Parts: sequence; C-alpha cells; structure tokens
Amino acid sequence: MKPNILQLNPILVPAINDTLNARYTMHRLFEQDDKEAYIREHGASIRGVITGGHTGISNELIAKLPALEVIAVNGVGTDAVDLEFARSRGIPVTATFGALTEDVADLAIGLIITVLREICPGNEFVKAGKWPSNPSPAAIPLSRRFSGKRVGIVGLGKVGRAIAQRASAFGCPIAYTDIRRMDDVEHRFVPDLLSLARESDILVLAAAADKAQGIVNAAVLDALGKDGYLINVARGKLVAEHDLVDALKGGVIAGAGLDVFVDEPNVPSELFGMDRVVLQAHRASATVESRTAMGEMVLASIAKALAGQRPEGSLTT
Ligand code: 8YV
Repeated sequence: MKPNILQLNPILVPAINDTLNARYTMHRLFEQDDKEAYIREHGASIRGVITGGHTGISNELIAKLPALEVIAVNGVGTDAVDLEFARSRGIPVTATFGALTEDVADLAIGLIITVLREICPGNEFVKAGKWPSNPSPAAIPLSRRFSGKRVGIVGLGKVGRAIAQRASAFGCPIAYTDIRRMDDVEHRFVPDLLSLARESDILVLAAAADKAQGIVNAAVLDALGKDGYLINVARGKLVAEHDLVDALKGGVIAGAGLDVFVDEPNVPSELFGMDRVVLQAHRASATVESRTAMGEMVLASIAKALAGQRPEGSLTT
C-alpha cells in the first residue's frame, strides 16, 4: 500500500504532482469542502504533510495526525509551523532553503525599479490609449532613479544577501540589520532598525518572521522618510500594516512594493488606488525554476523520512 500524504496547498509543477501521485496516496485537503470531516476520516493514516511557507500547519491539525513522520514545507519561511511542538513530537520539519533565493531577490529588485520608475502608471497610460491625446512629456511626472540609492536590508540571510549582491551591481551602498553582525560580508551593519531606516532610501524586508512581528511600525516609517520606499518580499506580519497604509496616505514615505501581506489574500483596499504602490499576490518564488527545485526538495524530504532516515536539513530532529 502506498503511504498517505496530506497536502495543504497546491503545487503548480505537473512533474512534481505526477511523482507524488505515483509514489503516494495523495490527500489534497485544499480540494475538500468539509476539511474537518476529511481529517476525521483520513487523519490516522497520514504519514507526511506538504504545506506552503505561509500556510504552515496548526498544532491542532498535527495532533490529529498520530502517524505523522514528516512535515515538508514547500517554502523557506517556517513561521507558520510551531517548530518546538514538532520537535517535542520528534517530527522532522524541512524547508526548501536555497531553492528560491534567486527568484525572490530578482522580484525584490523588480519591485524597486517598478515603484521608483513608476512603470505601472506608465504602462497604464500607454495601454489605455491616453498617450495620443496627451502627447506632452509633461503628461507623466518624473520618476526616481534606483542606481546609487542607499539600500537597507532587514535580514541578511540567503535572500537578503542575494538582494545585496544585485543592488551592489546598481551602485547602491548597502547596509543591513539582523540579530547579529555577519562576519563574512563587507556590507555595513546597523544594529537597530530605526537607524537603518533613517540611513536608507529603500528599506527591503528579507527577514524570517518567526519572532519579529510588526517591527516596521510608524516610527520606522517616519525614519525612512518622505523620499523613502519600503519593499517587502518576506512576510506581511513584519509590518504594522495600518501604520504603512497611514504612512503612504499621508506622504510619510514615498512608496512601497509589496509581495506579502498580514492577512493574505486580503489586502488593505486603500493601497489599490496608489500610483507609487506596486502589489503582488505573494509570488516571489512563483517561477517554474524555483517551484521545480522546491518540489524536488519536498520529494526528497518525504522519501527520506518515510524510509526511516533523517531528512536533510531537518529543523527539528
Ligand atoms: C511560497 C513562501 O509562496 O518560501 C516561503 O516561505 O512563502 C513562498 O516561497 C510558498 O511557500 C508556496 O508554497
């Protein structure tokens, strides 16, 4: 009999799904109308869970899966999994570290350029056929340069470093904050977020959100200032979202590029009409390349754990 695996959200790479279907009996919870009844019926047989970084898994659900041998997070954020709880039950939790670094960093740079150069309003102007009736260059205000701007990175892990590397190529001085100074980089360490914001033109969030929540608040946004921009490719909950909306409305900061939000898929509607705000639907890792590499890591974790071995990079065992 094939092992039973519970999948909490969709995987978009057909080859990964084909392999999962060939090796396992897949229980795709996101396809079920009555999820609780489904867990009551199948919970006892589930040996592995696949979940997204943002979705994670509740302790309540883990407790309903007595035969669980592995939780494979199809992402790098493990803030939605209680690692202590999994550890106490001896369940390995794995993530896809390294598989999505380049794409998340690419999107951060994409958001920066899109916001500063006001690409979206320009695109809308041309596509809506407004150019011929407004041929004067004065019809569109001047935008802002990215090259050379001071970039402050919050969280200098793999993604933060990849963003620093890219921004350096644009001639940007880089500073960062993290829980500690990194000895293996030359970028300038700023111990506190408030000072980093004050000394940055663009503040980029690339930190894990396991402990840090609401750290980008009104005071930090005030320090970033009226010519400053906020970019978030990490987690929405790093930001006090009400403070951000107020700061954008009041011109406290110049603009923002956001891939992640506090209560996805719900996004504060005040952001929708703002020209200097660019929004994405949590898609920084959503490329064929990243998602294929991530899926392969998930497959490897499950195979190892079900073979009775410690999956590579397990965070809890
Ligand atoms: C994914 C993420 O969108 O890596 C993470 O933590 O949030 C994203 O890369 C998500 O995990 C897809 O399942």
